[in-house]
Amino acid sequence: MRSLIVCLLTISALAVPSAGRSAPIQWSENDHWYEAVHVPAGITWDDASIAAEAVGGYLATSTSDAENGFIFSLVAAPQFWYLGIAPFEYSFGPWLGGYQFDSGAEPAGHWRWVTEEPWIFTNWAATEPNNSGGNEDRLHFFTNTNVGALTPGSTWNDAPIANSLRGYVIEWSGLPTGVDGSGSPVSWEQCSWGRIKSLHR
Ligand SMILES: [Ca+2]
Ligand SMILES: [Ca+2]
Repeated sequence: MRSLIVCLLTISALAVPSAGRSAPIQWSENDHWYEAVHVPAGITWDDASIAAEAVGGYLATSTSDAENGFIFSLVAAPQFWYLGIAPFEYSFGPWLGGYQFDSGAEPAGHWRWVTEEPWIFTNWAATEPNNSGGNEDRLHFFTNTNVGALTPGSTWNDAPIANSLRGYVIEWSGLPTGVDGSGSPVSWEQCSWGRIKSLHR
């Protein structure tokens, strides 16, 4: 019964998707699944992290140049970005799963991935991280090379936890709940005991 309830909840959630959700995509290099979520009204890092965990994933961790490039490819569209207001007319993109666990080594020290994978690869934008204002402890895509023109790019910035960005990327280390092996939502007909067992293996 518990599996059936899970299936019903999943189908229900898929029937009324939050704005901007799309089918998860698997990356062949590590078999993990990723989904870019567009939030037109904006979302904080904390709320994005909670939302990612609520669907069984976590905010995406860009632990290599290849993975960072793949994740960026999912959010390269202008809808995921906004241009800051003068004098900060930079391009602000979606949240990633990096955070600074304390302020003991500002601005570049004590960063961590939500998964606790080793913090080795970084892709900071020029002059970042800068802990501007003294409270920038969360990671997102950002560019500052083309001031005044929206320019999505795969470089990073440290931003305040309360910033409201236009989206985030979810990562799953296994098959996401509620989709089949191709990333398509599970249909009602697929919602059988055997199917559920394979989904939750
Ligand atoms: Ca900081
Ligand atoms: Ca910064």
